[in-house]
Amino acid sequence: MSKSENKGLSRRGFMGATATGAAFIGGTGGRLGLLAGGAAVATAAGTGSAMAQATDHLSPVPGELDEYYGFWSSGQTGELRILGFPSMRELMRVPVFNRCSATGWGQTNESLKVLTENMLPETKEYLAAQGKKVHDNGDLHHPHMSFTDGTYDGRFIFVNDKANTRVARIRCDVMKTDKIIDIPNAKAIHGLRPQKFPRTGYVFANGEDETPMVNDGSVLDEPEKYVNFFTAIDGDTMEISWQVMVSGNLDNTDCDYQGKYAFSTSYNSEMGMTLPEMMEAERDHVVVFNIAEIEAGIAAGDYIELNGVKVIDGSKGQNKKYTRYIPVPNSPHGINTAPDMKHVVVAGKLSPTCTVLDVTKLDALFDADADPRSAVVAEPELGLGPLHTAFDGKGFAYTTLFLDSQIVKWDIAKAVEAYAGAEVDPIVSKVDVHYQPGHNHTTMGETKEADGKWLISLNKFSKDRFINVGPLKPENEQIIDISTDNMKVVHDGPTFAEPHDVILVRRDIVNPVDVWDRNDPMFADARAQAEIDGVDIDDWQDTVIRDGNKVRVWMSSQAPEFSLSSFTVKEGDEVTVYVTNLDDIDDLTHGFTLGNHGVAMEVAPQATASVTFTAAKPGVYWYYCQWFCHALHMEMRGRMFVEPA
Ligand code: RUQ
Ligand code: CUA
Repeated sequence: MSKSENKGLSRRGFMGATATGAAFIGGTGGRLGLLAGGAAVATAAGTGSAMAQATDHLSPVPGELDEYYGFWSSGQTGELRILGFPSMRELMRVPVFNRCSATGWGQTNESLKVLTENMLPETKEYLAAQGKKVHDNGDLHHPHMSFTDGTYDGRFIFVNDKANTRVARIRCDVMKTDKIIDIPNAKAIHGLRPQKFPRTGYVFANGEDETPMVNDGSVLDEPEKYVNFFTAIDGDTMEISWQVMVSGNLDNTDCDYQGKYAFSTSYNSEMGMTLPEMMEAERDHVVVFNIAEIEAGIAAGDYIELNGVKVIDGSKGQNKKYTRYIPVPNSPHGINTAPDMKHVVVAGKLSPTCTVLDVTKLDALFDADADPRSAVVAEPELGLGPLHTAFDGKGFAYTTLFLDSQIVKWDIAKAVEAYAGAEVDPIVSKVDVHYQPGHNHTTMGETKEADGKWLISLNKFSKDRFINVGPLKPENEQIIDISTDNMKVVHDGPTFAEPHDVILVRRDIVNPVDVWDRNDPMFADARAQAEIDGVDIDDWQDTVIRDGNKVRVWMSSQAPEFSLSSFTVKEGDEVTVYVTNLDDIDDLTHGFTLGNHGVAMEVAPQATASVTFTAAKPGVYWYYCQWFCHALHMEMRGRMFVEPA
């Protein structure tokens, strides 16, 4: 089949056409049909039940599509996971801070560029001292999509790395990470949120661990020399816009729907280093950041420059309008802005209460003589261990109770009335979850388009819930129907480390492509090198270029063949293999795995990918396509011959 003939066919059509039309397959047509058709599954129709809303899609009929995309963080696994929701079918894993054996993330030149191009020089230095080019791990807690006018806009997903103080961005058109930046000065980026209005805009990132301002090994036990940073990143360029120096560790963060304020919980106002020191004060605080004042301060030159970043002093003692510190009960954790665009719920963690702020009262909070608690409008007692809150857009809030292993549904307006002295109980109902929930999330719940259909509870422990898999247990996720007052758990399923946080996005908002654009910036470097080498990578290509001891191997792939069935290099050569997948139909990904060299990469339709390695030992090495692409997938292979030096 020529390169142009397969245009416009779906993979299924392609496989079918191959089965009937291609003589070289011979007698394997029947097998091909099986491969292409998804094994003719038994399609038991779902039976509807008399639940509050139909739950058929929790065990969906094959082929039925989900209503929502779920973008899951994976905690210490360091990747982003995409699930169909509410069916909970895992659809994709997007490597970010981790290494990926399947796709070659952390190994291909394209991914190494993303992983290293915005690395601070100091990071490069200490990685080099350990014989490394990139971090092998990451701790990805909080995925959030970019916003326009208070709702998701389908452009990007931003995520944090608590372990190595980074922020990354995933492009939603191709579902690949395109930027990873080191955050200077700060340590341990934890809370992260994109600006909701007018658009993202800024991405706010909390530094959780305080460090000595000059962290060169001369300061250990002088807490007054330790500082913490709040960072604003430009979500379009992924450059640091500014930082604010604050008092206390920053935990989680959110912002308003007006584009005026961001706010962070802070659990260690004492700036203590040990557990007793951190727990000393009865109250910690929420730090409120006044975005316009900070921008004005930067413009007026009221900053110091620290490692190339403009840093404003927003610590507790300063008398300027950059920050305010709202006292709240000890060790607050989650902070979530309600879709009513007015209320912000701060979870108490150690306190059985949540503190509710009213964003319309924040302007007054910045008056010189304002009561620091003047923006607090409610403090309902909800249960033990409140961690995070989700919303349904109908005036109700859903807070996880870590210690009680429950979700509590409560009425925000009633909580405000009760705080003002009325005899009303804001609690609507509670439901048991299994066990110890951390984050929870509702469909579209962190946007002004919250639809109140489903809630998911991400539980840290599964205990006895599943068959035993050894000392390390899975965690557990449960879906709760919130379409009526009585919350009902309708799905329960284990998951690997760690279902830390999630967003649930209506599927019409997310529109990924099926094949790569040949001019995508992801492989612009390969294209530039091809031009230098006089190679047309948009066409069938089998060129080997020697440049001293560097060898560049240019090949194409089209099912079921590589353009090169062998190439020869010399012992000690630094070899770069470029593979362009010329197949341009959906779902026809190839791969390049080179035996005994630890080399594997994904090459999706119309993509170019490259990998560089040393041909260290003479001999014959097979390479093969590791993505099952064709009935002759096993035959899609070739040899690298390494001649003795
Ligand atoms: S924080 S379990 Cu890393 Cu998301 Cu609250
Ligand atoms: Cu190409 Cu398998």
